[in-house]
Amino acid sequence: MTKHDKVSAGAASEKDMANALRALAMDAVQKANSGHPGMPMGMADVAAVLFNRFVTIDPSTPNWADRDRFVLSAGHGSMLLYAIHHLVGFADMPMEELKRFRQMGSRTAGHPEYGHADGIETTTGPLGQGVSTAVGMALAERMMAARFGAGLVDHYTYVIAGDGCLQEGISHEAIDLAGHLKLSRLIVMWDDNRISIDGPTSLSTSMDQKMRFRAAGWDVQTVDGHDQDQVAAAIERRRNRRSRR
Ligand SMILES: Cc1ncc(C[n+]2csc(CCOP(=O)(O)OP(=O)(O)O)c2C)c(N)n1
Repeated sequence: MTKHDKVSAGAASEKDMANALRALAMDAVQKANSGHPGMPMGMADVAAVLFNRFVTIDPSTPNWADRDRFVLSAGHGSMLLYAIHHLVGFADMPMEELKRFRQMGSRTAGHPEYGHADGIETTTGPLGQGVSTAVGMALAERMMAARFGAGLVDHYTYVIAGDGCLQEGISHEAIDLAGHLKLSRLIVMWDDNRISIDGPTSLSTSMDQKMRFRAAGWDVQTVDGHDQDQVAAAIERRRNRRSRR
C-alpha cells in the first residue's frame, strides 16, 4: 500500500461500513455485558468516512513514521476503535479478539491501552486526556516537519471527542495552545450529542463549545454526523484551508 492509497473495504458502501462498525460494537458490548455502545452507534458514520476517505495508515506497517494519527479521546467507546482495526485489517485484531472484549488479558480492554494492540496510538479513557495528547502529537508533527521537511513529514492527527472530553479542564489548556500555535493539521470531531453518563449535558454545562473553540482561534464547522457527504466535505474544507495558509 502506498502513502496515498485509501483503506478500502472492497465494494461495501460507507453506510454498510458504518453499520458493520455498529453491529460489531453492539455485539461485543452485549457479549461482555459491559461497556458503552452509545458512542460507537452515534459516531459510526463519521468513523467510516474518516477511515475510508482520509486516514492514511498501513495496517501491515503500523509504526510507519508519517502515518496519520487517530485518537479516540472518548475512550469509553473503545469498541469503535477495535471494530475499525478489525475491518481495516490489523492482523492482531481478529474476530476472536473482539469476542474477548473487556475480558482479562485481552487486547480489547475496556479503554484503549497503548501497547495492547497495533494502531492504538495512545491510551485514552480519562476524559480530556486523548484530545490533549493529540495536541501534543500535532505539535510534534509540526516540529518534525520543520526539522526534516514537508516531503518526509506531513501527516494529520484526527480525534473523536465527546462532551465529557471537552468538559474536563485539561482540554481547555490544550485547545488554547493548539489554537495559539495554529496546529491546522489537527482535526477534532466532537460528538455533540448532548448526552452524558448521568443524563443530558444541560444538567452540568451551558458552555457554547463552538464559541469556545472559535475564541481559541479554531476553525469550527457544524455538520449532521449521519450525513456522510457532509462529514467528508467538512474534513475536506478544513484540509484545503490548511494548504492555503
Ligand atoms: C476524567 C473522567 N471522569 C469520569 C469518567 C467516567 N465516564 C466515562 S464515560 C463518561 C460520560 C461521557 O459522556 P460523553 O463524553 O458525552 O460521551 P457519550 O455519553 O456521548 O458516550 C464518564 C463520566 C472518565 N472516563 N474520565
